[in-house]
Amino acid sequence: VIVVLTGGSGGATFVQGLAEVVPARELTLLVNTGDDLLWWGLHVSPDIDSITYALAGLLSRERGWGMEDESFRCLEMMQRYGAETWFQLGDRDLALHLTRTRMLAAGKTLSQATREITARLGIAATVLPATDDRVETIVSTAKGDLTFQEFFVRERWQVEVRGVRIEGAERARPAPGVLQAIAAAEAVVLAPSNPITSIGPILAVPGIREALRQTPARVVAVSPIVGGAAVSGPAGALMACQGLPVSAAGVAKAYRDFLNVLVMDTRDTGETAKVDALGVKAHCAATIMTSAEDKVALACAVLAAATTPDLASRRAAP
Ligand code: FO1
Repeated sequence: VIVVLTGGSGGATFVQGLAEVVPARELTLLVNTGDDLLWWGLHVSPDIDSITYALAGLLSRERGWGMEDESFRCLEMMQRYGAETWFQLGDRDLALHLTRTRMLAAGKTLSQATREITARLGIAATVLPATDDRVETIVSTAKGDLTFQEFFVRERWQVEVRGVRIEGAERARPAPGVLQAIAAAEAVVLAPSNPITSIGPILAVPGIREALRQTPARVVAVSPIVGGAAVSGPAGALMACQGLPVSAAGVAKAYRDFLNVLVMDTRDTGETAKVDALGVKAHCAATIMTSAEDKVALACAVLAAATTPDLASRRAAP
């Protein structure tokens, strides 16, 4: 089984490629829940939503979140009733949030709800929230403390970032199956997701980082930073505010205590020595995913990096 830590649109795009080359039953996705929010009384788990839709072939190609073939009629009426509408729930998408919220209200955990929902959609891969406990990413900004969606969607991340904290993380427990999946994995892959707000909340759950350090599986990450900037989204500013260089080497630094191989873009070849110096093997590949072919090619490059013997890094050496 290949275990993938993922969040955000970069993660969902990457998982689409991986699902083309790895049988779904052999994929376990550990998904960020720091972006979750209660909206119109509904429990929305954006990163679980995106992975679910990606695996079911329902993810909107145009937006990269929400569903294909979507309409926003409910949203129009919510606006008339005076509700906030900067966070948009589509009509078809609503069914997922209604179903999840109903299951949680009936006493199910987020992982149970996710298992039932993914099964209903015919998804054979295992989708696990990193934790069933509430963790919330809070971004400290020039406008005060914002939840992740306030920062990302409402403010379009155009506000100065001062810090990030993951509220509730210290009390959170890994969801059932998370630590076991990491320990028994053939390979662990960190998707090209934002290291601070997509992967960070997963690593902040006590026990998960330690499991990554301990697993006999090779741990491979894909850099979401190319040419000194994030491929999309606010990863650059968020890494900088945590004191990390905004570069492939900065990604290696964030993960160096458990990372064996960093798959980084061919245009960052000049940085491989810096990555190697951190004890992480650098492996260059085309990491920008524009077409379906790009996604599959990157998935193949990552699988190669996870299995090629000469990429065994210092950490994995006998
Ligand atoms: N992203 C937006 O930019 N605008 C939205 O209105 C929006 C709504 C939304 C609803 C459900 C959902 O699952 C995702 C949604 N997203 C929206 C995407 C979301 O902000 C991002 O996928 C992640 O939180 C980034 O990691």
